[in-house]
Amino acid sequence: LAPAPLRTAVDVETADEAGFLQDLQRALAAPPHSISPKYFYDAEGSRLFDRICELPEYYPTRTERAILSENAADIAREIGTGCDLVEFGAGSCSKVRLLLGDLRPRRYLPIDISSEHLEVSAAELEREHPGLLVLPVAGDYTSTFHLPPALAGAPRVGFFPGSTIGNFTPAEALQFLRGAARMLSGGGLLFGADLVKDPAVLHAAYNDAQGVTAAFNLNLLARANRELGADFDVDAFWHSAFYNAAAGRIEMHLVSRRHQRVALGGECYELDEGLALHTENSYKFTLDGLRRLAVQAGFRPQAVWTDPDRLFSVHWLRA
Ligand code: AVJ
Repeated sequence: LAPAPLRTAVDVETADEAGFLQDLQRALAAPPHSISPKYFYDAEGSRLFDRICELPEYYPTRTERAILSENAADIAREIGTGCDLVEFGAGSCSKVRLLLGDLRPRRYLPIDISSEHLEVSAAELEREHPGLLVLPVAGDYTSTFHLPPALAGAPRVGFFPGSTIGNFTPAEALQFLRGAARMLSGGGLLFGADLVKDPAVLHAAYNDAQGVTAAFNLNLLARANRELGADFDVDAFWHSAFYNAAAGRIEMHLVSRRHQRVALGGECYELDEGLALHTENSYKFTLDGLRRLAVQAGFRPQAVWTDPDRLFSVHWLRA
């Protein structure tokens, strides 16, 4: 029998053009000149992000993968097999592969904003794991999305790797975790978080020698040209990434190299030389800080796994 065709469970237009246009116009028009990093992830941005994950300087992916694969059996013992596994921002679904053999979920629901990328990886995963039910959900997990009904007897477990939680402000992180705690009640959340460390290590991770992170950041403008008909001169901006120690976060900006005008959505924006468009925050955490945040959100923190150098952490929280 041929396998049933893979269908997207929910096809909401989330990385919607209207949202991108509005948010980019707002960012250009007035301070704080900031836009959500979710707009990085069109097909090209998702490809560039996958390349970032392979960079020698970008330790988070490699370290988290090592933590997950070395502790997969232990993680499965803590969580228990047969859950209904929901991944927030699944991308290429590569990390969940490290857990599937031990965790043996009944079903896997990867949610991602880049639906094209998601469909391809979900189909691949289903081929590799006959018997695993994979239902991709195209959507923005930071806003409202709809999941198929829960499976009777299968606790819902969230998987949120990659320190994507670091993209949220502390208030947004709390709000996200509160929502997750409600949605995962009776199950829990397994999530990865990057840790505070030597700023030089952080700086290198976001300023790689090959310039892939710069290309990833600048792709936001190229995407606006492609999708919104904007006329950004991409070469007239430079990639800036630095550690803001007071805030405990890496910040990425796109800085205007000169005074310039940009047309976008029927409006014209004048950008001064040095104007910095704030495209991403990537917060770094302490183990204690994370546990406090989890408790505040209504979770009961369980086990934590880290690497020997304490670069990265994986947390299991019961809801
Ligand atoms: C996907 C948010 C975890 O903050 O490290 C990588 C994104 N930005 N390089 C991160 C990112 C620049 C990444 N997260």
